[in-house]
Amino acid sequence: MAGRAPRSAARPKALGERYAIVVARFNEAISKKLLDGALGVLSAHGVAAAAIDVHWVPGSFELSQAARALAKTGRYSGVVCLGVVIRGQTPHFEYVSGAAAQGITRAALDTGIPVSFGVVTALTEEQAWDRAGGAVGNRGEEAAAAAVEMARWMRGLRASRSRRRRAE
Ligand code: INI
Repeated sequence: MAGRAPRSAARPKALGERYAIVVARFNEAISKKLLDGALGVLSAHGVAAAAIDVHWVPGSFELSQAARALAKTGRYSGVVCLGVVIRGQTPHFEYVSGAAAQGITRAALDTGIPVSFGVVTALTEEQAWDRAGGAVGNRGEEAAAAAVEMARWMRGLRASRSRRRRAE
């Protein structure tokens, strides 16, 4: 069912945060709308343009490999993955969208860096446009907001862990 992701209330400053955005070129016109949405949300959260690196990859299948490599550099507070997978007449849709979802999950779990899933999976091109700034929101905005929220949650967790260690 289509819906909008809930927004987190707090918007503290982006203290030294850097983000990478990986965008799949397949269905590029729609991907660009996701990218615009993600950049807008990062800016609204206080992340300077100079602290954001955008990387293009051929398709959504390649997102996870790039995201994992970027997360492993240790340079980023979070990585945002954006892509558009539209169901065709073949099972290719399932392979590409399934691989993207699993690979992105793995990139986050393997590296400990938040990697968010801004991949539109749609039955038709019209549905994809709806999710890229149309009637059903913008999955790029939602993925950027999720990466920021998780990055800040991780930072809070690390800070409370080191406070506990110092108190011991
Ligand atoms: N990649 C997408 O991002 N979206 C699609 O809809 C899509 N379809 O339908 O084929 C797609 N395929 C390309 C795939 O992501 C890889 O780039 C390709 O298989 C090479 O590895």
